[in-house]
Amino acid sequence: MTSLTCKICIVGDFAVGKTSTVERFVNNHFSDKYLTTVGVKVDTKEVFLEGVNVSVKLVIWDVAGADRFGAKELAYLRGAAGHIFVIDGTRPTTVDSAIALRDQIRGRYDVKPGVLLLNKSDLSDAWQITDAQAERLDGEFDKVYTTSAKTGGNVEAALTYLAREIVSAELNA
Ligand code: G3D
Ligand code: MG
Repeated sequence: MTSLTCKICIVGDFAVGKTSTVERFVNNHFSDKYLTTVGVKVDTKEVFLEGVNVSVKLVIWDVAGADRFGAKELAYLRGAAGHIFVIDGTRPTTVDSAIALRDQIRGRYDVKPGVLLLNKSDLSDAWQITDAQAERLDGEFDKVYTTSAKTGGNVEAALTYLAREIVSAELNA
């Protein structure tokens, strides 16, 4: 069995559900009582990838939200092997934020595997992302998942997808 440790960064606008997604993935838990993340929060989770027989320790950096990174936030992203971009499906402006953040990262670092989460899928009455928009985002990001940190829907699937992409990129590098 191969073991790897990889840094990944979760980014997106304020209140899209970054911290909730990490909490769901790492502790399988959701709380309505998060404080807005100050600066950066780091969690780890070990994932075993069947088939390739690789154990990967994901070190997840939850970088405080904004629609643009400042110098400090951009520096936190150094050394990331992959990125999770998060959109709040009930707030279309957060789509533009995710694209702007991705472009900022691309302007500074090598392109790494990434996954886009259309989060808050449980709020179906308030959902604002049309199928056409989701399809367009499919072309902008490697892979798009509709997720809910609240119910847990697709969170594990999305992060496992990213872990597999990272492992294949790192082992073939
Ligand atoms: P952030 O880390 O991106 O800033 P948070 O976002 O994880 O702090 O979440 C912001 C708010 O959205 C929180 O609510 C949180 O409970 C809620 N939230 C996150 N993910 C989901 C989801 O999938 N579904 C629903 N319904 N809510 C979600 P509050 O009320 O504390 O602001
Ligand atoms: Mg947060």
